[in-house]
Amino acid sequence: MIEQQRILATAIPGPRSQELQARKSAAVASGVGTGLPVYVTEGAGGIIRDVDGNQLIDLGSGIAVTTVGNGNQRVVDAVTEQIARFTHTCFMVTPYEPYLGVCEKLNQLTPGDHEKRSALFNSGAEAVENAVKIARHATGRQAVVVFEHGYHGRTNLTMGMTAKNMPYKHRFGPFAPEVYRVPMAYPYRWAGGPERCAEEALRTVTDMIHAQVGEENTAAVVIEPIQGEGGFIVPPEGFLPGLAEYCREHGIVFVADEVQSGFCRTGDWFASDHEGVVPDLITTAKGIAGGMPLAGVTGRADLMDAVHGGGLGGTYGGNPVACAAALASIESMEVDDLAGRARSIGKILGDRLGSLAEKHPEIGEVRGRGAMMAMELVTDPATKEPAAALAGAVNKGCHERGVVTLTCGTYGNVFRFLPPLSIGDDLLHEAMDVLEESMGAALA
Ligand code: PLZ
Repeated sequence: MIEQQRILATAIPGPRSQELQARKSAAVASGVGTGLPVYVTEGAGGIIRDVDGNQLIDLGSGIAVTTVGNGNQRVVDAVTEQIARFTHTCFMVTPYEPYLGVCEKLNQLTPGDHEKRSALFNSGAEAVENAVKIARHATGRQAVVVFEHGYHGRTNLTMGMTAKNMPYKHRFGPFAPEVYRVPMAYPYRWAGGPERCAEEALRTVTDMIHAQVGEENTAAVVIEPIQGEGGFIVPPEGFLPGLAEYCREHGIVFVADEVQSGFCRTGDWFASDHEGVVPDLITTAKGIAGGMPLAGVTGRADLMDAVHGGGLGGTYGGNPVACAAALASIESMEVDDLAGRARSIGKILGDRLGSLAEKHPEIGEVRGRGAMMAMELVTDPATKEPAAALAGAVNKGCHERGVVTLTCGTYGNVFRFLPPLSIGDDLLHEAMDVLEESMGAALA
């Protein structure tokens, strides 16, 4: 494993990375962005090494993917072994056991002890699309309800389900019909205040569905139990259980999009577990397979089995190498108690961000759960005017100092922390020191 140490060998990005970035401009479509253009050669634990010999502390996990860490030995061994056996046959043609193993694990680990089925795909967007297909088919209804600040992907349907225009939707329409957006229970920005947010948001959402869509026309309500790209928005206690209950009463399929929040990220197996919410369908991807592309839809057997044979699938869905990686990742999560690790990371991040917030009123709120933490930056805590420029400057400062950080949020003013759960406490503290320094420099 590469040494668990931050090393600044050159300026960031260094000369080799800059050369490669010039090649990128000439070869890669400019619509594909790069947030921190250092070109990676290796990664392990909590460190990413680049072509110039710099070693950066990873607080992004490739957007919440390498939960078990790059270079996780179980994943490396399982993938190596599977690749040597066979790489692909297509499960829809001649099936193989690792696909079954992943589905069994998904059925076992997702919330609720009812009978479940799963199906595997390649990306989060594909999982969300398939959850909608299944919900529509099973209910015979068409409408899909989504939330402000929601993010569900970049395909046509999931773009339409995503809230934010720039950069995801701008000039990419028209979008698929029968997608309805309702307000999100966002405590920090709820007009009636955080204490009234759960109750008022639930009433607003259900009134809107009733009046504008009709429960009998609504196939699914799709929500991220903690919103990711939209700003790490944690709904207040009671909102998700209330929403799930309303869906149950009206035969609406309650879909939890746990693509970002799932698989130990928040300190539970799934973010839905926190309040004991049992979704009808749950979408997973990212952290499931240690960096290999894999996604799943898991849920009530009666819904999942409603679809006719051949109605679900795809050439690569549940690729055997990705399945081997998933089984090894899940084993690591179980054996190494990575949910517990996420909780202790959350404690460290929460404490450090909390004391930083005491120094800087520009930190309007620190929120999140486990290893999915964020701070929302504002120009003035009284007006809560989003401070996107400040977030950008702090982000840049962290990058230059050798820490991989990410921003998010509808207004681009949320700074998020998604470390791999394999990171050491020392690196985590060092990264927080760097954040503090970058914050001070950006505000000076
Ligand atoms: N649902 C909740 O977070 C992906 C997007 C990165 P895919 N989030 C990262 C980007 O800019 O493209 C995501 C998510 C939630 C669905 C998705 C989509 O997952 O694997 O990127 O398709």
